[in-house]
Amino acid sequence: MTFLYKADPARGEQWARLFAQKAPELAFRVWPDVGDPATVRYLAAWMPPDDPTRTLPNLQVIFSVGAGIDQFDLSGVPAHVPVVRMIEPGIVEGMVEYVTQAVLTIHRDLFDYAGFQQKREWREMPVRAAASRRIGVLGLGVLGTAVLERLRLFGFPCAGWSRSERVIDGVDCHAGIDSLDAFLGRTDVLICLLPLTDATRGMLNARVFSALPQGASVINVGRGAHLDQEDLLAALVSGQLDSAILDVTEPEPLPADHPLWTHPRVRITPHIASATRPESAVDVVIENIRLHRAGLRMIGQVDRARGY
Ligand code: NDP
Ligand code: OXD
Repeated sequence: MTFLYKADPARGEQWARLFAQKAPELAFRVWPDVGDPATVRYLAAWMPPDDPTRTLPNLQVIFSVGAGIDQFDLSGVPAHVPVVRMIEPGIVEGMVEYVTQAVLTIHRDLFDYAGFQQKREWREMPVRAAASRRIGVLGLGVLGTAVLERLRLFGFPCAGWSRSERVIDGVDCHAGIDSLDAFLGRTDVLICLLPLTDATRGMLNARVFSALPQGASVINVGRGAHLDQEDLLAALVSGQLDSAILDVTEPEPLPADHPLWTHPRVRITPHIASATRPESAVDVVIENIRLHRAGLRMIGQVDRARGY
């Protein structure tokens, strides 16, 4: 029985070493060294091969090596092959760190200080209390919840928005499209941690920006396609938005001449907010194989109808 890994080969070597220790009964292979395709039961991939069950006829489970699965073309994956996204402590820790630094960058005026430094200007901005900076997170799943739980410790008033009702201690939770404007109206720093689906594509657009208080900021750590980049530029020019921190763009990377690269109120990182950590991810994948063999639902099993 083979476990096939199809993503970054250097990480694949780390997965291979961990599988050899923790699940030696499985033959572990790194794409394109598939061996006999008929023996492959489990696939972990960032991008599965086209038509995966034709290439791997006895495939039983597809694991995403990332938290999102929007990059998968699920149309060719038969319903009997479950798709599992990555939920593991390393990815959560990384995201909490990244979003915390992004919020503090905005909160402590580091865009302004970067401008002053360029001009060799020693100039102070008034320090604003955390209690006066309202944070709002789109998406109250594994990552959005963990981010809010950390941010509220700084004293920021915290709110979140999701599809279904959620309850998170100390967080003002909103659910559904009818509550979106109320959520946006009280949000000074908007953080996107939604999955990319037909319902959320292009969601960070002029309409949403106009519902935020003037001078709000946006942090996009979901997917590039959540954001209408033209609308963002227009909102920065008009002053409706103050600044944006983007870990994801559309496309990735942005073309070299894209105006977002050089905008003084935009910071871009190359989709590094968080990444799966092999040491913790392999434990979760092995546990999921055990659950699958026992006929149980796996951790992070995707609801294909919902798209996440
Ligand atoms: P989850 O599936 O745990 O959470 C998704 C949340 O979004 C849920 O609260 C869900 O609502 C909400 N949601 C989904 N669709 C809608 C909608 N139409 N309207 C309102 N709310 C909606 O995902 P994670 O927290 O694990 O991950 C979120 C995303 O973060 C990933 O899909 C990925 O795109 C991105 N990511 C980015 C990384 C990076 O490095 N930049 C790294 C890892 C992830 P409900 O609670 O009702 O289901
Ligand atoms: C993920 C990502 O989805 O890396 O995990 O973006």
